[in-house]
Amino acid sequence: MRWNLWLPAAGCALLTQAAQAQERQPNVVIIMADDLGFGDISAYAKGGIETPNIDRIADEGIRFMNGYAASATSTPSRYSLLTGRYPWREGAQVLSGDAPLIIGEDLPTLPKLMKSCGYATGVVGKWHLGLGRGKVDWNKEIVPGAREVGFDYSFITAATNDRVPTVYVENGWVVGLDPADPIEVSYRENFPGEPTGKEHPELLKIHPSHGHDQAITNGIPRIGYMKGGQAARWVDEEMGEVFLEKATAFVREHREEPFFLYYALHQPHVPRVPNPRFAGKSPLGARGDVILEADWCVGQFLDVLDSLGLAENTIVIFTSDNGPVLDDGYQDQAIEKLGGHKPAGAFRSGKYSSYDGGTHVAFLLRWTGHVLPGKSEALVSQLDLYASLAALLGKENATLDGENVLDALLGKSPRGRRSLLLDAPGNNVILREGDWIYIPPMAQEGYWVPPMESGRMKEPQLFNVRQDVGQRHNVAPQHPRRVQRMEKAVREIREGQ
Ligand code: NG6
Ligand code: CA
Repeated sequence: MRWNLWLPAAGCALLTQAAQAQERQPNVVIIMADDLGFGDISAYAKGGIETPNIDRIADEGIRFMNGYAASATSTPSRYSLLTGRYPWREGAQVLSGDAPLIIGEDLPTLPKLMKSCGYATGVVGKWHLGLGRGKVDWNKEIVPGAREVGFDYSFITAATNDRVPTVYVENGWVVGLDPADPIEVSYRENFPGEPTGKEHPELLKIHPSHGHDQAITNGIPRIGYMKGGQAARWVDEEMGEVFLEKATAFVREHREEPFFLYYALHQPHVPRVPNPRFAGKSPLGARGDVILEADWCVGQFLDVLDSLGLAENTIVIFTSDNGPVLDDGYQDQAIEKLGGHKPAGAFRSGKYSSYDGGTHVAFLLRWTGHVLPGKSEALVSQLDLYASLAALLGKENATLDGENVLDALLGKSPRGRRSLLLDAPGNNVILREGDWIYIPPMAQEGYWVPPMESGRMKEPQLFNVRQDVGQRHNVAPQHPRRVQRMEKAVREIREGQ
């Protein structure tokens, strides 16, 4: 094994001949889970659910203890990952399945950067950044989409696995389209004659706890109405394997050239429908079963890298788009079967929340032969991956908000960011600065699911997370000057550009 650091020559994709003979630019794979908690991974929290394959990335790489998603929900997080911009700049919020693309076609993006450096680029899995302009015709080519954002190859779901259209879209085309059974989608009203979960509970194999009572696919009620495309509709039990198959096919196809893959797992987002091989395999019910399934997918993926001899030349990053949630709208017994498991680890609350459980997520990076295994306390965010990979490839930081934290990511420095804004529903922001977290007074608006704590309060909240990791003691009244300073810092960033 070599532990020397790969260095780019003058420009990206321009290795010296000697270096080229030795090795080429590293492949980059970002594996992003959906709603997975810090405490759901055994590398971070022993005694909970066992995730041996995700733990492999941790054991062979760096385990970041202060790694963040940009937001406490999906769309805004993913927007920041791909653009290096804070989500509130675009007003990015959870999108419906028929929403237009929210990343401007002219905006520099992470996949465009990789492409400009000679990488083959691909995205497989959950997209949730909108597709098309205006009203999409799902029976034609859907443009703009992942290609316009910089991905040569895409195999995606338009939004979430609980939203219509319940079909896969490959390179802009619905997979399995049948012209005799055209697809129609609406988030306003149902199509005449289409059964809904609300009116036909007898057709359901999984029942909603809130919302999720509209179109039915595979016996599961969804958000939004849909008609047609019966042959094209996905089977939830197969989704993990379908994405795995596409992700590994992309790697096999591009094994001889540098590649960048964004592998966006759908687990453990609702509806939680494991493949029968995983059903009942965890003590935690369906939520645990799909985490086991996700872990298996990661293991299979790593095995393919190994079998192709690519492990040493591939940077693998594993993280989640936001923190965990238990009841997110289906009666799947996530709460009843929880036992003593703590999905967010020691952090307070989870998905949707302004508390740390909303955004403080698993963040692992493995670069075998180049990065020494270990643990890092550096403050890093998914928001910074674009700027940091640019630095790795010898390019300027073209992002508005991302910081180059490459040295921290590669374990060469214990320091990452000094401060970071975090996004909560309603584009409310939180400031983390060193060990301090300041939650500005917030209006009680923006989505969240009780009994999760939203973290929104009328009064300012301040926590020192080194002393109080669970954010139990609001010390704002004891630190008025710090509150004032952090309040000003938030305002300056928000109003500054
Ligand atoms: C909410 C959904 C929730 C989930 C979330 C987005 C209801 C009642 N709840 O509106 O189930 O889909 O949106 O999750 O509809 S995310 O991980 O994609 O941000
Ligand atoms: Ca999510």
